[in-house]
Amino acid sequence: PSAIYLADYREPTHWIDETHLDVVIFPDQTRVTARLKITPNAARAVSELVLDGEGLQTQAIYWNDARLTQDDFDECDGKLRLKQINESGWLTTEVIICPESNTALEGLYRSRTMYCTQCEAEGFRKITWYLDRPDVMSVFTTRLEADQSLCPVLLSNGNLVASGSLPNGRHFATWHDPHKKPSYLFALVAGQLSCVKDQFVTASNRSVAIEVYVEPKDLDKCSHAIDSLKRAMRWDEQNYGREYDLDIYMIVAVDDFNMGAMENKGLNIFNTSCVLASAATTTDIGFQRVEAVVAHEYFHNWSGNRVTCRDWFQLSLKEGFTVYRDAEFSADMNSSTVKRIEDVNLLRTAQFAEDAGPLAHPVRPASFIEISNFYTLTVYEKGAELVRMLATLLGPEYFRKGTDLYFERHDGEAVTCDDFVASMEAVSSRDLSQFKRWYSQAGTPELIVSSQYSEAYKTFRLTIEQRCPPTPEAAEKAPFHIPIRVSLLGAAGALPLKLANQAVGDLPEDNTEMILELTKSEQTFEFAGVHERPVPSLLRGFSAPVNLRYAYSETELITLLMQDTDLFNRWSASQELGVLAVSNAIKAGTCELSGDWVNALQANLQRDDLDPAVMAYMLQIPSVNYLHDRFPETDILTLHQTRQDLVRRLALSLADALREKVLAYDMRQPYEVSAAAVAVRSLSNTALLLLAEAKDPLALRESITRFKHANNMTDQLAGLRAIARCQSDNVVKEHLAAFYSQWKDEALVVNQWLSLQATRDEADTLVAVQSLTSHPCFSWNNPNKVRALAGAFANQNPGQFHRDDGAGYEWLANVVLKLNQANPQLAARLVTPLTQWRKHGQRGQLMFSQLQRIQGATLSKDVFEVVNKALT
Ligand code: BAL
Ligand code: ZN
Repeated sequence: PSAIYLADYREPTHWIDETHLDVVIFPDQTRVTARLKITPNAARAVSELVLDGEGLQTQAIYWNDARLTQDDFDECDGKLRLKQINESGWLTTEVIICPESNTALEGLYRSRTMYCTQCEAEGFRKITWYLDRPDVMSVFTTRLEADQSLCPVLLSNGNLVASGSLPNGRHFATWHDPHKKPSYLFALVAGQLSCVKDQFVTASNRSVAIEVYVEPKDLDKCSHAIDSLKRAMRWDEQNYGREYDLDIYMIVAVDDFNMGAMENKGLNIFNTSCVLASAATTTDIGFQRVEAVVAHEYFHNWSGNRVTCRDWFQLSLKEGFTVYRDAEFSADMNSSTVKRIEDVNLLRTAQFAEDAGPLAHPVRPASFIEISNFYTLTVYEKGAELVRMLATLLGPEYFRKGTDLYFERHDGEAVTCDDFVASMEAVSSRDLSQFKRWYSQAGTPELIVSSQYSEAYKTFRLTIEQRCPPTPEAAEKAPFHIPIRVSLLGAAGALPLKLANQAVGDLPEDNTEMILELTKSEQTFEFAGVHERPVPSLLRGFSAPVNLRYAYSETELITLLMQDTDLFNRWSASQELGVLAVSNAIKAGTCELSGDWVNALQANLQRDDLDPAVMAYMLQIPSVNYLHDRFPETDILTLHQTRQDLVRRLALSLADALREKVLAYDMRQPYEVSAAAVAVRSLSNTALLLLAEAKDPLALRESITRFKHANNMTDQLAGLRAIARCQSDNVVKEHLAAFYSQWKDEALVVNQWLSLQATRDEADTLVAVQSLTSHPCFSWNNPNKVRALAGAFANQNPGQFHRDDGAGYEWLANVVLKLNQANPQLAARLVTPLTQWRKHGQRGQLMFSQLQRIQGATLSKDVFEVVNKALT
């Protein structure tokens, strides 16, 4: 397979003004007739029309109703070439496809009792011949026909314009979407589904019907998604001035789905895991994920659908912006600090690793072989950080003006990341050309900060150097434009700030926080009038996606942990204290905990003015993956064991305070998903799990009580996790069996059960995982199941995945080979942990040989690209 380059982008040779689809579904074959109004693009003046198609059995082709013969076209290697299309006209193609045998879950496929589609990025070409690229936007009319009893529900984008019965027990429905859209936003659903209905009245008083389609057994799990959708619709009106634009908004839940969800115009299709929720079956994290993903897909209606991407290199234009929007929404609905902690944890542990590995790519990649491989943490999460930095640099008022202008200028267009930044420049009169390097240069910049206090001159200097390591696309990096939010903490709190060259009149009223703009390789910022030696609070709220290095002493970190006025940075200090403890343990070969750190955590545990959810995060020692980035020379299993040891010692040292948190929790309270209730559960369950690590007697008792008497899944699963950490093998097995028998009919709960077993740090875990693949609940065709088992084992079980004998790697490679052709997207994603082989010294050779073994097979494009980049 060969690469496609951003630099080669050309406008399409033809436009498709109208698309009329007729999809006729029979149990083992589906006939698709596409009637396309084609217009040559005058700007290109190319007469050959080349359409994309994959796995289509072409039956007939017509140009303006005249049937074409074999001499008129050429069908080869996924392309249909028609020579002389110099004028507007109608192209009609008839093809046959087989959704029943589509295990890749791209295009049209069958999942249980329904047919559904996934077209982003290039799935539409598996349905019909088309110009399957996002800058070709068309008005779609879709007629669906199927057996009335097998597929009573027939849905597509837009509004229903006709429906009725046909002979032989069949029926049809015709949908028309008035908004021009690219093919990746097309969707259809046909099947046996039940519906929950609601409505939303927009700011301009239009009524929008909300319909959520699920299997009948899941009807009681839709209300959280509907409430979340209505909150998101209101929030987008209030925060971005964006209203919904169709009369109906539909969501369909499907169990077999590669992604979390898909923003098809007016007809979102969701992985069941991102839409269904009930107290009995869904954890707090699950509820929050449903809220976030429902909002994310809704926000795409403007950031993605109304204004879309010119080409797939611009994917972050819609994804980075929409992730930023959903993060701000979740922050407003819940605890903003907790949301930021969760996002930064993901960035620092997983995105930074991606950015430092063989698959590193800029937020706007310059080339790809398979675009599905670029739905990455870099494009999504780092992309969102770029938008966040723009918002920080411009301030809320200009940022909002910028987004207003962007939507107004480009409504109905397919545009680029440059267009987004240009709108920000236009409203703020700022030059963001240097900022745009963030889009084209990969790698995580490192900020090396040093400070100097002058008692005599009352000045405090911060010298900041930026470096960015080489990445596959470039060895040398030009300096980034980096906003660094800072405060200086004195004995009585944050000090007023004034830069040495700043006029007093330029200072804002609250000048205890400032944004320093780093644009050079090295810069010094001097603060004047600093009457005491301060502790700098740097990169507050994680104002840029960088690695901050400042030689804080333990005393300074404890000052930040206890006193920083930025709650996020208090958590960040707790993480740095964890890193320090690991560093000391590695150097000394034994884990002595610092008494000052323990006392500080103890004091925080006793404060009632601290959000319990943030406190729960302060008790977490950084993950092994994060620690491995900080201590690249130390073997991952040594780090894992050191971390486990620290966790146990911390639990023992804090045991009294932790027991109090466990006992203070009233399990009988009715379940609520408010931020306050989630926070209390989070701290109590974190305390329970820590005590379980230390095999504390209270944990032995309370883990069983929580498991048995919980009135919600968060507590029940916390009980089961604690049991798995502290009870004897027989007791663990007994409770795992009880849990399965209680929940065997709830697929999403069974996934949690699989993951829990896959993440157990026991010598027989790999064998258990292997035998679970033969369990009746497991299916290789269901991505959620595969991720719950293989994904969890490889990504969340460092102790067993990295076994010395390499059996963990070998099994993962077997899984990848098994799924390579059946579901290439899933297989390519699962291979990721092996791609990090260079970080693992001797152990890495075992990973390397498994990658080579995979490379030896006949690979899908997806797996080929990942494995070859990893081995290069
Ligand atoms: N567009 C693919 C799924 C999502 O990011 O919403
Ligand atoms: Zn998205």
